[in-house]
Amino acid sequence: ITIPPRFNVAVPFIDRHLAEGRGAKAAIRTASETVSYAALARRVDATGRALQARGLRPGDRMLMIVKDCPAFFYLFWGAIKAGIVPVPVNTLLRAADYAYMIDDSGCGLLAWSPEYAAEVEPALAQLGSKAPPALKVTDDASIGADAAGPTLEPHLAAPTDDCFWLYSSGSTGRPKGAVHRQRDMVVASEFYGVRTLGVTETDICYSAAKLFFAYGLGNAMTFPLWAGGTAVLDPARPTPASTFDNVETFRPTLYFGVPTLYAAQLAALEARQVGFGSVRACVSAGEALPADIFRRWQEKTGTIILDGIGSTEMLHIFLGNRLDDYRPGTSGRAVPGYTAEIRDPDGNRVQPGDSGRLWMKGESAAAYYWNKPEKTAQTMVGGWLDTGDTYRQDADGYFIYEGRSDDMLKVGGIWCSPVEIEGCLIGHPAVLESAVVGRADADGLVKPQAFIVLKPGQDGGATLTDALMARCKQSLAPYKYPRWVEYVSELPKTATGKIQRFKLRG
Ligand code: 3SK
Repeated sequence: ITIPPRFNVAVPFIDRHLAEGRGAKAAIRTASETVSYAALARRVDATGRALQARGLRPGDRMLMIVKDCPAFFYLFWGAIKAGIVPVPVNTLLRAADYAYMIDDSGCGLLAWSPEYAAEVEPALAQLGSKAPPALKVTDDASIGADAAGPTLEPHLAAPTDDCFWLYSSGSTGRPKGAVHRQRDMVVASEFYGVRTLGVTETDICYSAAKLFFAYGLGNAMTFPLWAGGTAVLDPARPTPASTFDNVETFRPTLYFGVPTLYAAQLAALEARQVGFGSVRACVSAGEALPADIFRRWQEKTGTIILDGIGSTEMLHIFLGNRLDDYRPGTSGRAVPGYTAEIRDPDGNRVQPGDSGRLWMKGESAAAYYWNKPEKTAQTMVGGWLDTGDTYRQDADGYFIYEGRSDDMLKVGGIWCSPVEIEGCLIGHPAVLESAVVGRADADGLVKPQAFIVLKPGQDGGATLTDALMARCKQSLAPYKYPRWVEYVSELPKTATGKIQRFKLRG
């Protein structure tokens, strides 16, 4: 990819489409409006001017607690075009998290949707005189109301200059602001969006994962905008019913979900028929997709799910399956433009087939963590990123996810992947979701323990427990079967759908 030495990334993502004759084309569709590329460009400019008028200058941060709606695009791109750094954050957090992020980012403005008042107002009150000015994003058109004004001159920058941030949360410690550069959205959209998924201007992209999540930001904003396609936005919490309604209304060509939602959708598909005829591919990330879900989804909908893994730090998917090369139960291969290495604890590459920690290299990697030099030095080393994930490659080179490095359990001295055991449990017809953690037995030896969410109408009892244990004994190495099975109504998860196994450990 050739990126000019001085540019502004809003130009190829927004303004280019006018020069290429897409002004009248739908850039965004929601239940209540369609925004054309021409209207998008005008509102982005108007929003950028409005931010400048509020005193924001190049390099200043604008924290965004904004629902999925067209104004998210106006704010994000208006800021970038003016050289201001947008920081979209998870809209499901609590007041204390927002107070921390506002303070940590030193933002000059907080843009927020009133839906989140119950958490945002106490966060601002908690900060008192340290609270930044706030902009309530009351309706989608209000931000770009002065759309008739002059065009906004793009603030020129180098491809490696700071452009936007995303907060990344680990299983421990405070969230870290991953500082992304001007070039990163170009790299991810071209290498994963275009060269892996084959996104073109005919695509209609619908993501159940929200825009505040790096996965959703690519799926429903940067990929369609990069290719001149159309993004579908829905501010509501994704449920099987709402996602099915959206598929039937907007007829997307690409659908992006996460494994727990695919599992819930499959359960709902028992009672509802949904027309997936428009969808040419489904994508999954956030957690490894069990092969059984892939198989049942294909049976029910006639579409395949391309599983992949990415990270906030790398911006989007860096290992993925492709329409012309996929293997269920794996994360596929390295996406073009990215290099993967599986390393042992000493930093050496493991022998083929062995497990180790996945390190990735690619040009969409965040430059550093804001205010966290030690974390930066630990995670971003010599152009490589420590993903914190444990992987091995099968004989054909497909990458097999084995869990977060800190979720792995050692049973009888052998490293054991919770994901493998969960994949076996989820193949049982009574099981909706499962999570496996290590638990010490009476002798203090660690063994697998399973937490199970059942499908509606199923009973957890001794008979099912015996059947689940027998199933694991039969298809996994004998030491891997869960010695305890607990039935729960839900599993603890992050806002982006990752199971928080550390919360289940006793
Ligand atoms: O969790 C993932 O797999 C992921 C994928 C794309 C972008 C961001 C993330 C965290």
